[in-house]
Amino acid sequence: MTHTEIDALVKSWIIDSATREANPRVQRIVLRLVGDLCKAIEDLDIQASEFWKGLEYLSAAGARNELGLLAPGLGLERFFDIRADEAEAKAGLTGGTPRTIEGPLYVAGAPEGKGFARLDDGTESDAAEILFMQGTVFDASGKPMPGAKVEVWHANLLGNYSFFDQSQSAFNLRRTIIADENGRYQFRSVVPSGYGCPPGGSTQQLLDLLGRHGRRPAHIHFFVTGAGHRKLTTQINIDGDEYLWDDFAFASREGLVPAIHKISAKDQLAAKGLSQPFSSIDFDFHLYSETPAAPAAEVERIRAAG
Ligand code: MBD
Ligand code: FE
Repeated sequence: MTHTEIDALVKSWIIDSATREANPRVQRIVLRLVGDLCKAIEDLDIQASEFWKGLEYLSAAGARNELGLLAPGLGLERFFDIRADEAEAKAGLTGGTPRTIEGPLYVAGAPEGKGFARLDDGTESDAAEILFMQGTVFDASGKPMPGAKVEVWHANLLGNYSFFDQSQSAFNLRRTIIADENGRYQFRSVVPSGYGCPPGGSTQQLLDLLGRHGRRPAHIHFFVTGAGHRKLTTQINIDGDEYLWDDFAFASREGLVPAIHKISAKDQLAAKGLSQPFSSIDFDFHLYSETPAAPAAEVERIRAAG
């Protein structure tokens, strides 16, 4: 079949000629996607057995709740970031902290700290490197933002996230920090390890067929919000990780790899009440003003709540 013939056929299936109430946005998107799929079936001579394998694959991935992992693995979540960056640049928004993907592992409702929070529950203290991370949240005019909200979450030493990993305590390695009167935030935690897709899972199964790995460099996630400003969704990577620029989810970006310093001076340890060296990261967040000139920065999606 020609693509023109396919277009006519698919239109006859998707668009009912009788004028019924329809959602025109859904009509338009479904018409396009089914048409594009039929063209791929035609052009690549996709066999019926291959088609059903694909549907069965998606069903299994859905049943395992892995579609939110598959999307970044295929680059699709990164693609929405690229488009959001373009929209912001077009609206004149430049110079803020780069965004990068949310990923599938956020959990709403983490405990709140004022200016400071400790994220880890201490269970990995024997093996872990202690991390302090701190900085200032700045508004669009470059002024500190007291009261800005910094939501932070990251993996443990095994690369696992609490809630999804039921062996961890509730909200381990997850907190909300309200910036202090100077717009400052700080947290104490442990230096996380990188993440790997579940070995027996749907995402890794497809990655294997593509000849790809399913690893992420060690990273820390953030939502940063402040009155009158666009929500920032971002991450920082732990410098030196072997997967730093080889992330299966394509989330590593220039500007999101802060220096990590090893602190071992006695007076600095004493100031923290510590007897062992710790790592320290300084990182500021720069937000953009809310504006109708760019699409909303808040992405609507179903999120877990602890
Ligand atoms: C993660 O920790 C993550 O951040 C993403 C994007 C995908 C899988 C695991
Ligand atoms: Fe993550």
